[in-house]
Amino acid sequence: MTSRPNLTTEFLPIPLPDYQERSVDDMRRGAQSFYDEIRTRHTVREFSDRPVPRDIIETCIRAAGTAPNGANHQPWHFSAIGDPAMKKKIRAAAEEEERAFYAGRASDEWIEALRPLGTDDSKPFLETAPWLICIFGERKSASADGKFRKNYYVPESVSIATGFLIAGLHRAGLATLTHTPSPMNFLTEICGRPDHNKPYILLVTGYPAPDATIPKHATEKKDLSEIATFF
Ligand code: IYR
Repeated sequence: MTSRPNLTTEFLPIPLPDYQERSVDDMRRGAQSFYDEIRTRHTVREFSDRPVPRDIIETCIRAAGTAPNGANHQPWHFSAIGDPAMKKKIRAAAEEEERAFYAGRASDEWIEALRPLGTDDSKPFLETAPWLICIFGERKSASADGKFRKNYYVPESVSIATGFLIAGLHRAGLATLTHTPSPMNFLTEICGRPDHNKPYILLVTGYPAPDATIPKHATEKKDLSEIATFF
């Protein structure tokens, strides 16, 4: 082994835990089965009010918390909202922003891009769905000694964690909507987060409504040849 003069005992690496090599066939099966499962995820805008046990949401958030991130500072916070009064407040604030958005804040080009989705300023799912998970990025976080330290790659880290969260919720059999009322700073105050927490996404989750529909447009996925280049 080459010597690593900068390493003190405190920072001594440990052997890679948990890694399990698979045969190439098994890798192929693993990749395929993940693709087969994740391709059945569809963003839903109509939710049932059926309750979902909190422990399922907790486990999915734990999974999100394992995401790769800047300097392992884990610069995120998940506010999971099941309280009807808080959901009502969030809906009112979000719809106020959406009314301004659809009535003129958005460019004509943007409104045109949204046409196939059929969205408007009404967001009843913010009250119907059993859980709203507000995902915050922390520009700085308190470390073990209580001192604040700057965080790095916050948007990237939060986005990757959100991907893990969405995949976990889907695996648990729940539908999701990545909702981004814009601007959504009102969430920092409603969730009682400090100013250095920036809301990135309001993830709505629960059972889909029995008659839930999706835009046909949303099922049109680019082919591998359009999204990837191999060298
Ligand atoms: N936040 C608005 C508009 C909206 C914007 C995009 I980009 C979408 O993919 C979907 C909606 C709304 O929720 O209606």
